[in-house]
Amino acid sequence: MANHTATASVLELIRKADPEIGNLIDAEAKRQATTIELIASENHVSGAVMHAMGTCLTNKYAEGYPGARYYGGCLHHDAIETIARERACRLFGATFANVQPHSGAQANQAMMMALLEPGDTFASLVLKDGGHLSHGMKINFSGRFFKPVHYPLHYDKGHAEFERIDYDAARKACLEAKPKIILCGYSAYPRVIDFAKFRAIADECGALLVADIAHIAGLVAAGVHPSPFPHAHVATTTTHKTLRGPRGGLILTNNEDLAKKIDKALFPGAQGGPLMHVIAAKAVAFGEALSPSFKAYGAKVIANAKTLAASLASHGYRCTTGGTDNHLMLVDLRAKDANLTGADAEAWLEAAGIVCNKNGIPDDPRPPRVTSGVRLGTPAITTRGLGEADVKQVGAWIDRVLSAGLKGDAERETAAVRGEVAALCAKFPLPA
Ligand code: DSN
Repeated sequence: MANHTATASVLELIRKADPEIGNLIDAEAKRQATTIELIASENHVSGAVMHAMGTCLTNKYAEGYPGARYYGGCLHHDAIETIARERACRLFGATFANVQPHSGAQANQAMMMALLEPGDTFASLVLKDGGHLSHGMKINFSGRFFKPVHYPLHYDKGHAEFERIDYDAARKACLEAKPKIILCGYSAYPRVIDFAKFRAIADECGALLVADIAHIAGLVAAGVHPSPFPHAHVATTTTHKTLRGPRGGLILTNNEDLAKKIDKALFPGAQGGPLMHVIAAKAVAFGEALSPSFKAYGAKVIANAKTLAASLASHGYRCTTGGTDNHLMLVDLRAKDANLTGADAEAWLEAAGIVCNKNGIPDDPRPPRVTSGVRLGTPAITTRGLGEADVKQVGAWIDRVLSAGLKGDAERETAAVRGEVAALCAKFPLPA
């Protein structure tokens, strides 16, 4: 396989030791190489990021922080973690970075443990409107141990801001509930977030503002989405979405007192030993994101998303809010056909080599395993190098597959599109 050539020798080694797992990894590499990845939270990392994770750093316990570990032998780990922190701070204009969260959800867990007491109230957008599990879902730690109040979108179809955040209603809800934290930043929201407006609300009701920039971190780093700083007191994020790093989390702040609380809440509060091989890969990814080419990448991600949204609109689909400002769009499939569900669309598209996820749209009458929408994102296809014409083609394929599915003719059409998708993918190898 052309992509990840260094992986080929590693793969041989794994196969020799464990053919069952080696073959499955190989099959997955082939799946990724031959399909179009439209899951908005996924990306294709560089070979350097990939291989930093497969190193001897995984052998080491480094509980604690640089210069203050609970194990000997951490000399190089201290240096790596310090570089990762410094690069993260430079990337986001922050003074303190904790690079140890194993995931975005654990970054949020540590953030809440640092800033809230059990039972305290925080404000957020509910999951069904585009929020995240860790923003107060009932069975998640955030909903079990803390008290979420949810601020709304504009739900009135006639409103110019339909399906966008209703900042006036958010202000009212926060003034009433007096949350300790206001959480902004979402998993399925296609528009720019007005951090300054949220900070004004936070100041008015005496709350801290936390921005969960998991989805948009790469766009912020590239300077193509407004930064949460200086408005947010704390920002949490994942490192593997638009930021194109390894799977993991990150917490940032400009406040030294908050930074100390966050460090303690993360370790020993929420986690034990840090994943030092992943932290090294984070450092490599942050270095890549600091390069001028990453700015161009961020701009292309958004341009491709706008092109895809326009292409789908031209085929009769409706993107919520009427389009996108960022890397993702939520497609309301009912505009095409009242019977079309997210579950069917996801399955038919996957058979055609186009991978995405069903997603509820605001006010969705269908349950989460069915949904009336799909969420599509352009971070991964932009990494591969797809441009405007290719993205329009992807829009046309999506329509071809879904239209055939609606006619009960998905199989023949998906097989034809699958071949065309594979041919396009061959022109855009994954990063080496
Ligand atoms: N599961 C992630 C997503 O797909 O957006 C959020 O953590």
